[in-house]
Amino acid sequence: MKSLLCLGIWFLSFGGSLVADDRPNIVFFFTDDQTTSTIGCYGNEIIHTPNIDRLAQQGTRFENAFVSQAICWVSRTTILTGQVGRSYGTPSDPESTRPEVAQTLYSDLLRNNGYRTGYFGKWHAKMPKGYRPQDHFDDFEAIGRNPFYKKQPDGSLRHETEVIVDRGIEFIKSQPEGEPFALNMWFNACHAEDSDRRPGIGHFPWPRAVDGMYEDITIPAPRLSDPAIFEALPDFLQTTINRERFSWRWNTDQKYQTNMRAYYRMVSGIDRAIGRFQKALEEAGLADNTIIVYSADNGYYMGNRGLAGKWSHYDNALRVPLIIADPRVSPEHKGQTTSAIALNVDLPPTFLDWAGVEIPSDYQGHSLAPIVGDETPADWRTDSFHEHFAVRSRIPAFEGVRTDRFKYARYFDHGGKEFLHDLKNDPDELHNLADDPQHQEMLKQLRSRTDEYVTAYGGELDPLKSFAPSTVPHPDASAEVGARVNKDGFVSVFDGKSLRGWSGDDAYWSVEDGALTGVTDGSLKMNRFITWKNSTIRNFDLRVKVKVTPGGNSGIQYRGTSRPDLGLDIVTGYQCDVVANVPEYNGMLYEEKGRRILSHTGERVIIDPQGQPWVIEKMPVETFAPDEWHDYRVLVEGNHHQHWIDGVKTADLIDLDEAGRALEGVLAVQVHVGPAMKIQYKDFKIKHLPDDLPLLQPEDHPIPNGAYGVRPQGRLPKDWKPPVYTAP
Ligand SMILES: [Ca+2]
Repeated sequence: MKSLLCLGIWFLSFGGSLVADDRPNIVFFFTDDQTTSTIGCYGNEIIHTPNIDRLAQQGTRFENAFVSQAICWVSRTTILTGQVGRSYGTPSDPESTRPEVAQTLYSDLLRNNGYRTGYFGKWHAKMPKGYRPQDHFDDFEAIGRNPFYKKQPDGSLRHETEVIVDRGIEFIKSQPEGEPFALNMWFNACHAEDSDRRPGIGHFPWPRAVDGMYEDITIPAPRLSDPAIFEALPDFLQTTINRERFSWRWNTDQKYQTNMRAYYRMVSGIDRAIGRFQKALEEAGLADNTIIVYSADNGYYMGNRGLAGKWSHYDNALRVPLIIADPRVSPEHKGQTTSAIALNVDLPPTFLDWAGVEIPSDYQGHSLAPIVGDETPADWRTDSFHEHFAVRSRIPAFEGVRTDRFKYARYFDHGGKEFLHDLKNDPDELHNLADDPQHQEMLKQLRSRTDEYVTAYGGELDPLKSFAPSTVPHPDASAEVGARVNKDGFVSVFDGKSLRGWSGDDAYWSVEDGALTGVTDGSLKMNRFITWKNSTIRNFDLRVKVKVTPGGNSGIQYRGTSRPDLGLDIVTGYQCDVVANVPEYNGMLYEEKGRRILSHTGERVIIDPQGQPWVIEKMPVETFAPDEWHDYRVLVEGNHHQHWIDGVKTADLIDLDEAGRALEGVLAVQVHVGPAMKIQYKDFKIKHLPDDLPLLQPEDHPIPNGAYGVRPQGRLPKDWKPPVYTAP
């Protein structure tokens, strides 16, 4: 600390002399999958991003920053190499980086010119085989996701956002005097955990320090949520991965709210980490000569147009936040916004420009330094080239040009389908003017401008061999999108070999004899769950073989909710109870942490709209021996729930309680507090039924007079008698 303080004073006395290297330090915060719409200073009034907003107040906020290709690795490789995808690859193999391009990254040029370089975070650049990214930085650590929560030496879990900034702070703390540095902190947030589709903590895991943020806020629906916008897309855009992932994350209001809140927490988690870093920078006396850059690798649909993810030609995918705070600029340039067209490919020449390093002739971007510190050069670009061809056999490829007034795109693998949008009169890009007679001249101009770029950047790509859509436009069962369905129509939810596809604590869960096995020693203080990560479940027919030890207590949770407020793997919601030695509980319908006992085994029940369950008929109750395999079946259609054990119906319930019921949620199983036990599940499979099955209505299912109320859980007064229903 003392030496760093001295360094500051030394600079005050000798700043600008030839002895001191007063070139600026460069800190680059790079987020994943983030739009401008999720940052306060870009106009979001809900999200809390004070530290990012302060960067904008101190620097320049770009209103027209874009990526050339909206996908993680191309955007990253472009920044590292200074070239767009078409140029760092080849027409026959556009996805691979040519070795000669990857040889010297911008970080190597900085290092060769006296900069100490650091890189912490998500790498994901597609470099030639055998490439060693650690050779291109003084200090390098790839920190990825899956899991987002990293186990620390003391056993605690720490979010990757925090770990990355921890490394960044260690880096500046060990910064030698009199030497500039360039530090990259490239977050995995706010990328979804694609393999974990549990809404909220599963799909968008946030740093736990921001737990509870936005919990009581309703996030507005996506601005472009009108289904007509989706319907107007050509078929190949309705069946693409953008639609598949819409089913993963945004297709119901509940999922949208849960995932958006989680996503916002990820953003606020980044913001807090940036604040922590800035404080460390100030304490190290380095803030006055450190330029901070904030940007993202691509935009994100977030439900707009009925889509998810990035990839296609709309601004939702191409536009990214870009904020540059250079403490050295004069006061009139602090807090400014610019409409100049900036691109991700501009970042490496900008970094080199700041460092006074010659910009290689094959770099395709231009330094943004004048825009930040002086004024936009008179000959600044007036259009930008955009393309997509990554995962071309599954994601529709396009190329095109965007000016400040029009956007042109052509999907060259899909009949050459063209788009022309008037960005002034139609900033949401809802109208395609490609066939409009009034705009044929503009279409021609932009076509040929695109041709010029294509030629200059590496030429047309070789023809595509085959293309496979990702989904049908309107899946019957959204949960089935992306799932592999067996011949019998069922999706296997447990592979019999591993806990792959499940999330739970391995202190309780393992695989034994081909069965998903939960074991407790009788000391549990809270029920413990293992949750299926593949999709939420809505309407379904579930089959599973179950074996439980005498006295054992477990349950099959369905349409459940992850409750990270209670524990990372805690789930609440409906449950088909498994209770070995209590016949009236075995196969009953229970609601964990909710309305509790909804029907005992053998009770046919209607829950009235106020949430009171009424027994409308009794069914025979049978006993099923412990320590033997039994066939459990759960069939849920709309608000009608039915359970069976070995073909004997144990629950038949209609849930008319709109406020209390859930229509979708996760699948999980539990081990219960109480005596030591072992529960096993095998041949676990689910058939997803259509999403739009009708809900049974109160008028069609009247509760008969004389029906009595289901006995609630817990200790009741001695003289307790069930309420008796009388029609209102
Ligand atoms: Ca990304």
